[in-house]
Order: sequence, then C-alpha cells, then structure tokens
Amino acid sequence: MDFNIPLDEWTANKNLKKFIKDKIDLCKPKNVYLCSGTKEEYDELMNQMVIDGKAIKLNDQKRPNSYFFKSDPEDVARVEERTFICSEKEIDAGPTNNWHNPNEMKIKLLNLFDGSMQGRTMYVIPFSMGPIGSDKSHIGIEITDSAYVVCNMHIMTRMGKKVIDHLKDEDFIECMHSVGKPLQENEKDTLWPCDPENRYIVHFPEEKSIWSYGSGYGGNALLGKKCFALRIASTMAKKDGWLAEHMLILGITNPEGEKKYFVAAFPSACGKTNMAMLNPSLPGWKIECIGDDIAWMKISEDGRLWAINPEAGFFGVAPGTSYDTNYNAMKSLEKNSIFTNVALTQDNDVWWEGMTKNEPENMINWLGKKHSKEEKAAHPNARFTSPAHQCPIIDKDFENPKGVPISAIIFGGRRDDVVPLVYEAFDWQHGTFLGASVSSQMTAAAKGNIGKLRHDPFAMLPFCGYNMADYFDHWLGFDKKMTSKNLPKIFYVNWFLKDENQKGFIWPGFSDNIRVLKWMFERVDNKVGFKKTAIGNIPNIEDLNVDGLNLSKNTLEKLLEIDLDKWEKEVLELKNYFSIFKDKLPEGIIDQLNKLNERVLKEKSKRCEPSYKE
Ligand code: GTP
Ligand code: SPV
Ligand code: MN
Repeated sequence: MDFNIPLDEWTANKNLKKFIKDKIDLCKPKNVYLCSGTKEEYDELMNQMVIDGKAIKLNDQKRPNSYFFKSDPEDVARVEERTFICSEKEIDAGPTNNWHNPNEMKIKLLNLFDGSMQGRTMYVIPFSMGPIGSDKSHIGIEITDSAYVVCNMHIMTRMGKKVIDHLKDEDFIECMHSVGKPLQENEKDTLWPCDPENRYIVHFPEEKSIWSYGSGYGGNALLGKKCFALRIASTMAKKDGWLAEHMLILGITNPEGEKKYFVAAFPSACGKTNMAMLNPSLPGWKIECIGDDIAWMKISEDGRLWAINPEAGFFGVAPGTSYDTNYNAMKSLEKNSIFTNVALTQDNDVWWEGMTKNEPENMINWLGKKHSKEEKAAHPNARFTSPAHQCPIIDKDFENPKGVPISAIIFGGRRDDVVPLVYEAFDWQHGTFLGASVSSQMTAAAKGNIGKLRHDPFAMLPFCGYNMADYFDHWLGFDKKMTSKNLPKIFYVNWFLKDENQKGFIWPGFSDNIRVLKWMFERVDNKVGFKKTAIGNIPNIEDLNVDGLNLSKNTLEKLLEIDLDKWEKEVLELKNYFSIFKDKLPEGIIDQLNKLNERVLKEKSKRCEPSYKE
C-alpha cells in the first residue's frame, strides 16, 4: 500500500495504527494519505480538485483563495430518515431516532464499505473538537475518500499533525466515511461522487463510532459536526454530567461595559449563525461570537456552566446572508472559503438569493445551468465554509480552553403564530420544559416537508444520540449539579411571527434582535420589568426598547400577545406529542405541562392578567 508518509513515522498510537490498517483491508483504497493539516496540503488538494473539474477557483481579486463546488442534485442536505442510532437496546435510541440492531447494521456496513474506496485515495484526518488540550475537548479520526471533506475539515476543525502529536496513547472517536463510489480501473470519476440510494449515517453510541456511507454533503460527511459533536457527544455528556447542545454562543456587552455570555438553541436554518454574529442596531451594545452551531458545556469549580465551541469554522446557510442582514458573516466569507451549491457569477464570484437586491446578469445556477428567473440560483441549503477567526467580531476567548461562563440559555423556533417574540421561564424546571416544547416550521437544512410544523425538542430532534426522554431527565436534574447561586436564566424567542395575511414577518429581526437580547441581559440582573403570564414572564411594552422601529401599537401587541385559546390547543398538542415517550417521560415534564394547563385555564377564566413591575 502506498502511503504519503510511513505510518510509523506519523503516529506511534497502537490503536490508531490498527484502526487505519483494518480500514485499509476493508475499503481497499488505491493509496493512503495521512493528513498534516498544513496550508500546502489544503492548496494541493484544492488544486487537484480544480484540475479534475470538481471545484472552480473563484476570482482571486474578488474572493481570494476560495472555491466553488456543486453537489449531486440528490445530495444537498442531511438525510434524517437515513440516520441511525444503533444502541444495544432499542429503548436507548428512543422514539425520536431510527434504531437498528447494531450487529445487523455492522454486517450491512461491512458489506457496503468492502472495497468502497477502490481506485480512490483514503485520507486519514486527525481532528480535535475544541481547542487542542482543553479538558473540554475530544479527539476524532475521520477516514474518508473525499478530498472535499478533507478541505472542509481543515476549516471546520483543528486538525492534522498537531492533533497526532497530542494524541499519544489517548482514545479517539472512530469516524468512517465513504462517498460510496468505488472506481474500476480506467473508470472516470463523477464530479460529486455519492450513492444517494444507499445512504447510511450510522452511530454506535456504546462503542463511540460513526459510519457514514453514500453522501458527501455537510453534516452527513463532515463527521466532527453533527455525528460526533452532537449525537455521540450527547451520549458522552449524559454519562459524564455535561451538555452537548445545538447552540450558538455569544458575548454581549452593554454600554456600561458589562459583559455576559448567552447560548441559544434554534432548529436548523432558524437563525443561530445570524444571532451569533449580530450587528446591534442599539448604540453602545456589542456582540462577540464564540460559536454559531454547537456548544459543549461543563460545570467548572465555581459551580457555573462554562461553554466552548468545539468547531473552528462556520458551515453557514448562504441564502439570506447579506451585508445588511449579517455583515459579520459576509466579512468572514470574503476569503479562504468554500461555497457549495451557490450560484456562480460571470466574473467567477458567488451569489445567492438575498445577497444583493438586484440579481447579477448571466449567472450559472447551482445545477450548472444558465440561471433563469423562474428557478432558484442557489439551492436553499447552499452553504459557505469559512474560518471562525475571519469573523470580525470573534471573541477574544474563542480559543480559551476554559470556555466562557454562561448567564442565559435561549430556545426558539420558527412559528408564524402562537409563540410571542420573547418570554422568560419561571425557573430551571420550567426552562427545561420550554426546551422540551420547541416546535418549528421545517427548513431546507434537511430533506423533508419545508414549512411543516414539527416538534424539535431543544432543537436536538435530529441530533440527540439517545432516548430523548432520558435527555429531558438529564436537563431536569442539571440545576442540582450547578452549585452556583446564579443559575443561567432561560428564555424562549420567536423572530418569525407573521401578520394575519401571512405576508411578511412582523418583527424586523436580525440587528434589531439586540432589543430582545437587551431585555434578557437586564432580566439576568433583575434590572428591568416584566409581566407574569400563563406561559412565562414577558416584557411590558415599555420594557422593550423599540425606538426608531416604527412599529404600530397593534404590531407591538401582536408581538407580545398570549392568545389563551391558542395556548389551550398548544397544551393539548404538546400532551399528544409527549405521549410518544410513554412511561419514560419524566415526571418533571408532566408536572410542567399540567401546571401550564392550569395557568392557561385559570387565566382564561379570569380573562385579565396580573401585572408586576419592578
Ligand atoms: P443551521 O446552520 O442550519 O443550524 O442554521 P442557523 O440556525 O445557523 O440559521 P441561520 O442563522 O443561518 O439562518 C437561517 C435563515 O434564517 C437565513 O436565511 C436567515 O436569513 C434567516 N434568519 C436568521 N435570523 C433571522 C431573523 O431574525 N429574522 C428573519 N426574518 N430571518 C432570519
Ligand atoms: C444543520 O442542519 O443544523 C447544520 C448543517 O448546521 S449540517 O452540518 O449539514 O448539519
Ligand atoms: Mn445546525
């Protein structure tokens, strides 16, 4: 077997050498490439993909060192129905996951991977999720036959020799990936090899391994991200008493210079990247970014919750991103970035819906055809991959192995009705219930019915590696683990309310979300008023700074409205949903649901809400 460097020179870790040798025997690649993680390696791989016609180098004047890829039209997003949790017992995967018997699945995978890399290079990527050496970080080894995956992992993770040097005798998470397209002798490769008919994204939580076959896109293939940092990590976190969450992490500083850190969980394509890099419309307020998708949180000696971002880059939704809506994301992707399924302009730059008011002329759309007004130029789940350190507001503690202390936890989803702009949980148990009750209209981030409302507890529905009922239990008991008196406050937000005609959003969103963050910031210090309602505490209209927004009184009322009839239905809907967990549903959730029901009915009978002002 032809190696770029002798294996023994590259690593002394016996388990790693065995892992690599076993997978060579199984996948039968043409040769093996052990990654170093250097810029030269990245450039060489990209150059080769340009030569092979798989990538287009973008205009170096406009977007230095950046590349365009278009995927197979069948391979454009995560495939949840092909994602499996293969725990020993079915009950440990729970009703929200696809479970499969681990032995049967192993046989299926061994058959699929047998010879799957024939005619291709097998790349070995050592990577660290989290700063190398942090007690919160964990190491993975991804074996893949996709150079596109290697280049994305260069940006999304800390990877290469520095990780191998650190690994020594430590354990690592085994991540196996193949696009599932072996090449016969003299067979010409396709531009985006994949096997859409046979996609398997499989997790073995007990042996902490991941096997992904048939897809080259995003979370299906960049195995450090959803597969490791959420599905496998959530099972590790449950066992070891920490949290692995689908959350952004941001720093927020008020005009007086006081700084806090918040985390927020919204389902896929519901605004995490945007909020993580928010450019505040209120003078004097500052946001800094730690992460835009995943948070690992552990309790430190001070009894508080501290968070790190396990990733090193952003894999962000392109459509809708503009200098107006997300200035800092646009700055982050000005160079050294990878673009997948966006449109190509005639001067070899990228474009997507929402980037500019006017469409450039003569574009090639994401399918490689001449763009016409009838079709989308970019796929709705087109993505950019950009280094986090290019974000102009990256936080100074982004690389801090300790992480940052968390003062507030925010949940949210895409709801055109029912859920108000913002409300606050009464306490930790109620806050956990808010997380459990997240539901959201589906987006293009996963294959499915776009726009359909679905329950997505904690925005973790596709990402929880174990029984969601046990996950609720883990959260319900987590307050007892934090010995600090100041537990994070918990909030729920909805940027996506629509008016009766369902035309536009009634809240301006984006930069103006700082107005809601300001209220939360001041609630953490008990410095601003609130109104107690049946569902939680909401701002009084005068507690929310809406100066200069030109919102009518009617709109403001609608933004903060609690329609008790609709909430009565919402409670029934939640009760119905939670019944899928049968007798595993924790008492704490049942108790919170009953309390919510009682409060709603009581308020309905009074039809007048008590108001508290501090
Ligand atoms: P994933 O990477 O899939 O986890 O998505 P995400 O949660 O990071 O979502 P992102 O910030 O990329 O936003 C997804 C879409 O929602 C984009 O098209 C945004 O333009 C849009 N969006 C984000 N924030 C807001 C907001 O405050 N208001 C409105 N109306 N749209 C928003
Ligand atoms: C998401 O779908 O939540 C993403 C994109 O962040 S992916 O990495 O494909 O999961
Ligand atoms: Mn995400």
